[in-house]
Amino acid sequence: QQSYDVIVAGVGAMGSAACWHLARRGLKVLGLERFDLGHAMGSSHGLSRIIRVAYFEGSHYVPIVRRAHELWRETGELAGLKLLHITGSLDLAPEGGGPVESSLQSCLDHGLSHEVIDAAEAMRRFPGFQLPAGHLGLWQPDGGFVASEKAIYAHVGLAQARGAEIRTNEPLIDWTPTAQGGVVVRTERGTYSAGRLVITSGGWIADAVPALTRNVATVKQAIGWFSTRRPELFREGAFPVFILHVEEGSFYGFPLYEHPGFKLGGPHFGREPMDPRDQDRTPSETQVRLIRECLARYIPDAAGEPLTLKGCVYTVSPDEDFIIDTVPGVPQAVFASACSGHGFKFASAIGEILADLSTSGHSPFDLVPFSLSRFDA
Ligand code: PYC
Repeated sequence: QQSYDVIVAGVGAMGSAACWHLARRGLKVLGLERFDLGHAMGSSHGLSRIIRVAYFEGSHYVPIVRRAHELWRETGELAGLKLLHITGSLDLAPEGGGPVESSLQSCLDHGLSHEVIDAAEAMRRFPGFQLPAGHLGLWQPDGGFVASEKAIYAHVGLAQARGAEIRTNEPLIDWTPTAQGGVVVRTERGTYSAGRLVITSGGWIADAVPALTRNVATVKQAIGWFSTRRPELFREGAFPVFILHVEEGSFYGFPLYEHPGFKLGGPHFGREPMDPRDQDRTPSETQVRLIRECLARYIPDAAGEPLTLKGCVYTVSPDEDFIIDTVPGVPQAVFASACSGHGFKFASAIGEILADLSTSGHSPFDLVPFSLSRFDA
């Protein structure tokens, strides 16, 4: 039986980062992935994920996303890949509706540069938008996007260069704590032992951490790329990443990047339950209709033919905050999941946090808001 310092179960966004941060500390690391690297069955495919520093979900995320920024930059430089694209971010919502005011609060709490602009000013700066008159925009210049599959490849490449072993197409069967304080992990292809276990298996996490079963749900999310009539309005440098909250739902988009179409995802809070074991990732007709209606009404120059449509998995917690903790009763096993559709941007920092937790049991960040025990009350 091969033996490691740490086994990482799930080599997606968070797991690949954990492999890198553990390997860079000189630990002997095994990363196990049920599919192939950069696969399209989980939560990280589709070229890009938004990184916002102004954070309507809560000010407590800001210190972690700032660290994530630093690490995306560093990882990109070390790997020779451009991972972080700074475009500025716009939260667009009706005045008094919540998201703009909450993002503004996070800027004030953390001294982030920002501007609150009205719909007319947002359309003057970014003529691709047709916004309802009562909307406000919260502009934050440090937002942008992370090249998502490239980020996984970068973390894995760096981890391998430090000796990490990455095994793909090797689903986990189960794992057990040992009397000596380690773990034994069984997969469809082998049995391995380690001193520590990091579980980052996304939509499959409740299989590995049954204590999560009551507190995570998996839902399907749709993303699409659409022909644009006026690509010059949407090119990188001319258009920001954004979240648009409108009566049809909350939708998010990107400037053009590596695909000729304009990328829009959503509805972000739409709940279409799915079982990740079901291989079908086709977005539902309702999702596609809502995305197309959003484009036609609010971003009409990008409302052309759907060139590519994809579905991905959100693993959501009851309060939509992350869950990052040790497995109850098993201090040698830590996990991160239920990032509830807004986790990718943090992956570089969460990888570091998981490495900290599994080596020292501590993190410099306040993880209380992400504890599993918050659901016990
Ligand atoms: O994290 O910015 C985000 C996001 C928007 C929609 C889905 N995720």
